Amino acid sequence: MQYLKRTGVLTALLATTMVFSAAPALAKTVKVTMHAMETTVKIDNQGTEYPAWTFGGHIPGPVVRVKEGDTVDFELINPATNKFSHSMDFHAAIVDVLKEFAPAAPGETKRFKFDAKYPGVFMYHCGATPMHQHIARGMYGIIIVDPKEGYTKQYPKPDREYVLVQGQFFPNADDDHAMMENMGWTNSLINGKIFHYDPVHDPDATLALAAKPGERVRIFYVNANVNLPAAIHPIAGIWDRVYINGNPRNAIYGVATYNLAVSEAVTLDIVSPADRPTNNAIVDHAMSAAMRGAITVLMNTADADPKMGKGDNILPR
Ligand SMILES: [Cu+2]
Repeated sequence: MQYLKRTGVLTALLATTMVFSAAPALAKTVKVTMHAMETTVKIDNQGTEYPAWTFGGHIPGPVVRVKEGDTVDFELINPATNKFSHSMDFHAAIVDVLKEFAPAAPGETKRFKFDAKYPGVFMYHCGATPMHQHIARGMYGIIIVDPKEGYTKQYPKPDREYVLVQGQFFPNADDDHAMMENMGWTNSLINGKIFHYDPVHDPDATLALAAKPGERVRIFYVNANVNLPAAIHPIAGIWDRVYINGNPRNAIYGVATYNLAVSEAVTLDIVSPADRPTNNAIVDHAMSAAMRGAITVLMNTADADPKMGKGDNILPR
């Protein structure tokens, strides 16, 4: 077993079996199973409920993590109790949009395989019609494809890792026309909640990202907005390195703000001062998004929880 992630009611089961092939030597087949779930989720720290469509019962769906060269053996189960068709579109896959990414009706299961040929970070989402509504209601997530070389001088091992997936919240879940025209959205979601990790702007927020002073913190950020780009800036800091699309070969240095296109994913490294505790606020610097929920606090303190940002704790729920 390489990686097993449980999320509440669960849903993504990732089992690994060796494939008997010559090269690359350590390539594996990684089985990924997700359930399309039309279910209620809590979209803020006050517990406000929303009729979402999800992969596995949460916004975003489960983190999928494989290695460059691995084969992903995917199945999407659409239970007969659902009302709508759903599909899966991995941006890490090179396949046929009409075949692999075709929808499964309620009661059907869709299966396909793909090879993870490029390292990096990629959005995944449901592509069933109307696609803007399936994304707006929560059917998106991240797939991380770790480079086959592992860590290098160019791509150093981080001390902590976090996943941040930003979405646009449209309170009227049935108005797909408004979603397409970008009308009526009221808030930004970070990992499925408004001000999810921001106790400064929301006293009900109980979570923040944590690291120790001087640690290299690696953020995997996905722009899952329906229509809006996102200007990602770490207030009171500078991105030490930005890996465009998360590919170690695409490094740029000393970046204040990285503009993330709709559907783009990026890897952002930050290193805080080692000699004092500090805080950063990772924002979408478009104020209409920041003030509506797209602010994430990173606390750099000597007593940072040693489990945060490690192993399965890279997407705190
Ligand atoms: Cu869907």
